[in-house]
Amino acid sequence: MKILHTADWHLGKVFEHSQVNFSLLEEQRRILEKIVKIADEERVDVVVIAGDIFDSYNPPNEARLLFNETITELSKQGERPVVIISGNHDSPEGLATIKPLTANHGIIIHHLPVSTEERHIRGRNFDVEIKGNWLRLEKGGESAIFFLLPFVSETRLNEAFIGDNLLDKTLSYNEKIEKLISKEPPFDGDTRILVSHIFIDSGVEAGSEKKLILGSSYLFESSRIPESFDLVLLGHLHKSQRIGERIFYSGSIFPMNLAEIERSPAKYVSIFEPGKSGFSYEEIEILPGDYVRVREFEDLESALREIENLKTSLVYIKIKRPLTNHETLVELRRALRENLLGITFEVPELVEGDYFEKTDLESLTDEELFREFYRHQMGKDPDDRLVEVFIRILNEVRHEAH
Ligand SMILES: [Mn+2]
Repeated sequence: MKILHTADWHLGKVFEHSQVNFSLLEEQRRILEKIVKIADEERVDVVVIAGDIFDSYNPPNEARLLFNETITELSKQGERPVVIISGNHDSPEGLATIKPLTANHGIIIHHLPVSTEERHIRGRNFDVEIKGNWLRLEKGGESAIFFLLPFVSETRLNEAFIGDNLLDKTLSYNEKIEKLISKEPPFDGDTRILVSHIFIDSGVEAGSEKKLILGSSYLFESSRIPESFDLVLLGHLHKSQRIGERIFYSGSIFPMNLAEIERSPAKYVSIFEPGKSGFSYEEIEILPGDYVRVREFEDLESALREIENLKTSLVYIKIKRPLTNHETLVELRRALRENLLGITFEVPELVEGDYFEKTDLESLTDEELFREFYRHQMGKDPDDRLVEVFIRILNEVRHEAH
């Protein structure tokens, strides 16, 4: 049985912090077409999409349409099961709205930490049985069972267990997740696979994930994953990686900001084939590492001089000076409309005699520091309400980080 693993599509994403507002949708469309082609050519039996389908709770209609078209093609009109969980960027209920249309075609969507769904889908050449968070797939004489755990916030975990004595609300996030995934399966299978959207403790970030969960310590200890799982297929971290023997992040399908271009420029899907003695797997490139170029220039004028060369690929431009000439920037952006993913300028050096150089920062309180920072950046005093909100959020984040 061949399993294709992908995650973190972030459909509808606009490339981050770039002054340009470059929509990634057309890039995403090209990559998803590639994934469909790989699934067909490799004769994949089941596709697993481990969360963050969309970039926001309320994705643009073009992104929804692209998702619907892609899963329809991946499922080959009901011949190939597609298993989907929601990520921290997805609206769980939003994703679930298409379930009535998809379920009987073998496109299975899981969005709840504890599901009570029961369903039996008899496809033309496969058989799927769903009991709660467990799914059993049988195809061509082979079987695999999956435990499907979407991203779950503390709030949702707590809500899910009111009225259920199995879980104690006072348990930690780690203990709750461990309890959930340690449930005994209601059926047998040749292979047991955990699918989730979760931040594993020894995982390496690519650059845009952490702020998605700022103020929370949703770090799950990999040692808590039961030995009974042969494979763990995850979403959330955007850098494709293997942790230990059996834990895999497919990574995202496109870099989301400059840090991700620099740390994790190449993108992959993986195809797993569980067998009698463990599993084999293959990574297939869906985006070459040099697809997006980062180019550095002394000034805007020297970038303009290379315009023909820059037009040949997607490019992120770094200018080693502060932005002074807006007209040249407009000209450059117009010339590179199709190619410019982002542009950044050097931030001006602090002027001599600056407050921050003269003062012992250690001796200031949070509030004094924030007021000074604001004055420095904005050239005026912050109003008291803003200071109050900032301090409150700072304290919440500090509190939750422990
Ligand atoms: Mn993500």
